[in-house]
Amino acid sequence: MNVMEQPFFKEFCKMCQMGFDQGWYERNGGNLSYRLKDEEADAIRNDLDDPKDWKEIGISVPALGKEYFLVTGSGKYFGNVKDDPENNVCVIELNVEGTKYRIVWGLESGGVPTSELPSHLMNHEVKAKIDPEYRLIYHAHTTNIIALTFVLPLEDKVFTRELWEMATECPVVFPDGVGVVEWMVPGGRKIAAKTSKLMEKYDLAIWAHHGTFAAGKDFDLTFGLMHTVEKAAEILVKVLSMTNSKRQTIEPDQFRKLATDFNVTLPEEFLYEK
Ligand code: 2HA
Ligand code: ZN
Repeated sequence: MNVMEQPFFKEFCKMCQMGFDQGWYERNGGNLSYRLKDEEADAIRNDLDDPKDWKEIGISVPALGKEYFLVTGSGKYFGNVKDDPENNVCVIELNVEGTKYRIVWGLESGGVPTSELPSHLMNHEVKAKIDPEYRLIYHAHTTNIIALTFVLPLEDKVFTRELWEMATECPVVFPDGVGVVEWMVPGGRKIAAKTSKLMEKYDLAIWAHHGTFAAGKDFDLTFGLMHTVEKAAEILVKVLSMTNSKRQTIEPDQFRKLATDFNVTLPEEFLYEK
């Protein structure tokens, strides 16, 4: 079947547009990758192009050898994906060792996968080992989260707690919390290693003065996760713009009650006394 008629492909394009509509994707900012299910890879096999040359990824992800990914292109604009996917996204295949990729569909007028491919693939590998149902890695230039990385200490425990306090649903949507990576040069192996280490513990990793990575099992959940954390950050930016001392907030014991009623585990490390 035609690649572009596949449900996962349509959802991928829709998600690019939804993120663009949120204002998270100025110019060529941001990137998205989806790890195909075996049956999805089988379904498109006859519609693939002649494969391009194998290229080095720069990292190795042996657990993902021979898997297929749908990814946004480097330098491409999220706002163009929906109307012109063939030139803005591609399907890649990894070699058995997980050290090289080749483009097997898309980027028809040339190009390469996202510059953040090392981070995407290392995050995918970590998540797939924890639970093979994880399929998406989503990177967005989330305005309010970025703003907070200038004023909050760059500590997982502070970001998690402050964001949880901003909306009752937050600890239910990201009960494991959020990780924070200090400022680093993007695009390479070092930031990929740091981010994927955090992904062993969290579904969200914030890059200081840059943006956010989210990992998820389907398109709705992954977009929803990014949307929820960025909304919490927006509320916090508003609160901090009015005052630096909250009159009232959600307290540790209230989080504990929420955890019981909503059947989630909230690590005590985030429920510290202030
Ligand atoms: O330009 O977001 O991190 C794409 C990016 C790089
Ligand atoms: Zn970025």
